[in-house]
Amino acid sequence: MAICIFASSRQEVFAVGERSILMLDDLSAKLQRVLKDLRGEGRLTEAHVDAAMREIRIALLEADVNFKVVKEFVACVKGKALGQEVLASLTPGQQVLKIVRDELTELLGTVNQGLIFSKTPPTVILLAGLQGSGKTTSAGKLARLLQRSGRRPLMVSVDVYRPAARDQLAIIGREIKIPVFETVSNNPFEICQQALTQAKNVGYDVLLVDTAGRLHIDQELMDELREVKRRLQPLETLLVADAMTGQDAVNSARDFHEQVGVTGVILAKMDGDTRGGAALSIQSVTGRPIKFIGVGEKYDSLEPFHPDRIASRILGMGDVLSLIEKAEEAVDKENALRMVEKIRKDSFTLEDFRDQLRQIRKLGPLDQLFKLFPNVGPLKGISGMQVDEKGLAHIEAIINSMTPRERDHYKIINGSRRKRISEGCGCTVQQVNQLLRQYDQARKMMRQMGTGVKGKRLGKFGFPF
Ligand SMILES: Nc1nc2c(ncn2[C@@H]2O[C@H](COP(=O)(O)OP(=O)(O)OP(=O)(O)O)[C@@H](O)[C@H]2O)c(=O)[nH]1
Ligand SMILES: [Mg+2]
Repeated sequence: MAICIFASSRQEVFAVGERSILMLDDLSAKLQRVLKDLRGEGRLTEAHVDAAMREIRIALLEADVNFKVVKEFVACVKGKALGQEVLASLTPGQQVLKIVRDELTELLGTVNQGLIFSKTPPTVILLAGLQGSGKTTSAGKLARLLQRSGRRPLMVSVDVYRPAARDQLAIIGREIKIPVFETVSNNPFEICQQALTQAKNVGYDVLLVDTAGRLHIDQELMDELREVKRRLQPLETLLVADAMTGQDAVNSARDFHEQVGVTGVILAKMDGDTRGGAALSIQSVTGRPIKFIGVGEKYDSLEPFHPDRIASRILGMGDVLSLIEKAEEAVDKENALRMVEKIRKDSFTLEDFRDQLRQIRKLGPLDQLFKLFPNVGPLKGISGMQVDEKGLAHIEAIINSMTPRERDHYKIINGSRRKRISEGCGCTVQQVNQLLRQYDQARKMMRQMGTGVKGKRLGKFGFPF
């Protein structure tokens, strides 16, 4: 297994706490009750599936999930539950659980979608939303996350309507020690232009623009936003929605998206007394991913949104989840054995590396996976490691950009090849270098382990434990 990937850049690693998902506990408890009833079944009949789906429908509606989303979700799970062959090592009930988990993950957006950054800084990020949804606070939180990941953000408020709005952002800026652009101008478009010029001149690589909110979506606000967007050409237009407003958050997200076009959503106030339905509906209704969730008033309480983690947590499957993973693993076992053989023979190429990466990513969030590793020998320290999932996508892109010969013989990748590869995948030469270094280290580590595994029975993940 290609464990070297954990060494990828720590810059973009954001810790994800447990706080954010507490609000879904209610839903989780209900779903678990439903699914528990299914667990004892030897054979799955249409009547069983129907009964379970009825309960799931009620649980989701009670959690304030959009009714259309619920209808589609239930139909989809039912279709798959009845149509799919049951994996040999699962009971039919566990199989339904697996389908529910997979569909729930998809409903939530499948993978965490990070921010997009411009190759020619500054990257402009526009924050929009209804009044009081959490735009200004989120601007501060996001600026802080960006700064911690090595970027140089500048913030600006174009809210010229609420008297203290710009002061509020200035105070936040002072508190978190991130610069805020200030001007005497009272014209939103002029402020944008000046802030952009300042960012370019001083070398800030991200410009975070906090906009004015309104009580309800009105045409004036939308026209102004559209104009700000036209002038600034932001790469990201993030809608800040208040999770506590439930379906209103979903509707405002849809309206904003239809009128101005958003690239993602920050779901603020997920720590509040919310039933979580907004999170389950937004992606599906708008087609735009939730990129971050706000989980408190403090400036460090913004987290990347991880659909798979939330889905597993909602189902609270624990033991069953690991059973499902084992069943999935069995399918890949042959492949794992082939890889171990390659490691032994020291013929583990970058192509194999990429295949392994894909396999591993299928197992779910890697930092969780690493927790399963014993904290001994060459694996010492892995269990506590955090993983940069976005970095993994970069690694795959870099390897995709190589020729088959380069993947087989990485030593031929000289300076000009590195440049070509980096241009081909939109990464920097440094990132290519870093990957090759990691791969080299991994080969060494694998060789060590390879010599140790001879003759031993291989356990989970192809390791002899
Ligand atoms: N609990 C909690 N409170 C939050 C969160 N995000 C924002 N708030 C609070 O929500 C309130 C409104 O936040 P602002 O950031 O001022 O909202 P805004 O969208 O900028 O408001 P306007 O500029 O007036 O439209 C403040 O009291 C924030 O502290 C969050 O994730 N959790
Ligand atoms: Mg504000």
